[in-house]
Amino acid sequence: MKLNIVEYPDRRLRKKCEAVKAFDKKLHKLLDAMHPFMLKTNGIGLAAIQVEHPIRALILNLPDEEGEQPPENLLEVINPVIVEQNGETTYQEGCLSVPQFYEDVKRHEHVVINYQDRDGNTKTIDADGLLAIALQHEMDHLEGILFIDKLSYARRKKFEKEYKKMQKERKNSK
Ligand code: Y12
Ligand code: CO
Repeated sequence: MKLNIVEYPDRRLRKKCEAVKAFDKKLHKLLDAMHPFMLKTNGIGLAAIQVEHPIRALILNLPDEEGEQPPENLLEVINPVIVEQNGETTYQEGCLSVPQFYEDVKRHEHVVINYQDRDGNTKTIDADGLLAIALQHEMDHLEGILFIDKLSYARRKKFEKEYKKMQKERKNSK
């Protein structure tokens, strides 16, 4: 399955994603294609909406201490719901849909999430650290929210200016 990344300011990133109802071959094919696509583009997290599929599905493959992303660490998260959240942490985030831009974002330090796996089995993740941050970042995508929406007015303005410049440069170099 060929996947294409949707990049800001594409309005398709703003859609509220639909719940997954069928845990079928079509879903498995999409998840199977998302993983190599994410690794190839140096990502650690990817929501289906970022590759033109506005459904409530995301994957995460966080690096270990050696910086590797072992496939056994792959998490496929379908229809997630936050059931507990507390604390505060700040991390410099990036997003495959907002290339070449990283900014500090404040999030909950600890989250508990109920979700389904690719076969529809109900599971729970109790997360803190990078996993908690990445889950919140990816779950925001399901609501059409991007990490740049969480910046202060001044930082967002600076971002818009820099991003427009970067897009122009990329267009001219093609
Ligand atoms: C902490 C913070 C954010 C997340 C969400 C997942 N984000 C990513 O996986 C970001 C990936 C990313 C990859 C890039 O590299 C390429 O595109 C080749 C990148 O670099 C450029 O755009 C040039 C930017 C972001 C999880 C945890
Ligand atoms: Co993202």
